[in-house]
Amino acid sequence: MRIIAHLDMDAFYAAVEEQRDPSLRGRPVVIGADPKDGKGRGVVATCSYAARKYGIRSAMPITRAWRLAEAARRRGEPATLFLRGDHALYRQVSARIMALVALQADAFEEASIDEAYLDLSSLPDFEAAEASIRAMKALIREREGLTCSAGIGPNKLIAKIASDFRKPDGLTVITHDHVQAFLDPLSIRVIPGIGPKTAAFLRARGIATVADLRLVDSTQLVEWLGKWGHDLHARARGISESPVSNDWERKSVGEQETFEQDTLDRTFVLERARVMASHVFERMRADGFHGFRTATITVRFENFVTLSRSLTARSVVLTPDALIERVEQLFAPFFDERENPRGRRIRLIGVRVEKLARASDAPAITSSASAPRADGESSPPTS
Ligand code: DCP
Ligand code: MG
Repeated sequence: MRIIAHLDMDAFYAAVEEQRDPSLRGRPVVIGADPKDGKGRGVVATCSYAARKYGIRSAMPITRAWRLAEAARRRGEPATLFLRGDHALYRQVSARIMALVALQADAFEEASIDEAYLDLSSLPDFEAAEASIRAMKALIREREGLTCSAGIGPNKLIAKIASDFRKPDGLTVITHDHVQAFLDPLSIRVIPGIGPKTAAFLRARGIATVADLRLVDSTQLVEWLGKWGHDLHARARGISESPVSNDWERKSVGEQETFEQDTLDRTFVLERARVMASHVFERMRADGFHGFRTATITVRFENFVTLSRSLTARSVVLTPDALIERVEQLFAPFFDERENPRGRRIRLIGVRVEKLARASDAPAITSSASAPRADGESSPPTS
């Protein structure tokens, strides 16, 4: 029998800002792009719970957040503070918390900057696991002044859904015999992997809760959703075998930037891309990797069509200059008919490195790239 816990920090970036400047506590705080009096571009990264009362959410366009904040202010509610965010600081705080948490578990998995899974199966029972997680929450609060929400369950799926069940500062424990009763009344949206599009598709077919989903047989789900239908069929039953393991550790480091104005100025775009590539390479090194094999770029055009292209080297690439060279090569076709026959302006670019290598991994050379590979991603934004 497994006992798995999932921890997720509450309003992470905003909470770190409140911790750094206690005068922000309890105030509506939004971290994200500059709203520029309602003319800004880009999105909300996160916001404090006070800002969520105004309807502001992660990934919302910053202009919409700004309008909601203005509306609240006009109603006489507290003014919202918009901050750009200090990602280096968030990464430092995250690393300290992860180090604290990792010590307490049989196995540990860093799932994102503010979430981790812990395998506590060597503890005698769920009660002992609950006591251990309570102590861990207290320790994080004492050391960092931050709260998190936690879930405990028989697998990662249930632990994750449980940690999201009560936020902020929650702790939800779901034992084997309560899994189905816990899941059944919840919206299908709680299941990881069901995004807004899949949810809308299923709702249109009368499937709104996990209980509804459980009544659909797997052949039907596979017919609708392809292979993923099988997995979904299992998830609706709270079944998940995936192990808690750091072999799944972050497999990429990347950044994106939305430009102030859509542009096809090659010099400008390539300069931004080079700066981004150096920064990404630095972060990859700071994360303890010495090189990468795959470099990926993303381009979002003014009409929101988004394309990714990558180059995978046969051996590990070790220098920032070699990354910059690859990034330039990948962007070049976006300025002519190869990738941009209509001459569309570019709204956003991204640079990412994947297939990261530690010094202890296979030997490395600095050259030799294979041909660019189209990832074929081409979609409108999901939000
Ligand atoms: N984040 C981001 N862009 C998003 C979502 C999240 O930059 N679209 C960043 C900011 C968050 C952090 O990742 O602080 C963690 O993401 P969560 O989804 O866990 O969100 P929060 O921790 O902010 O809030 P919650 O209390 O709901 O967990
Ligand atoms: Mg969080």
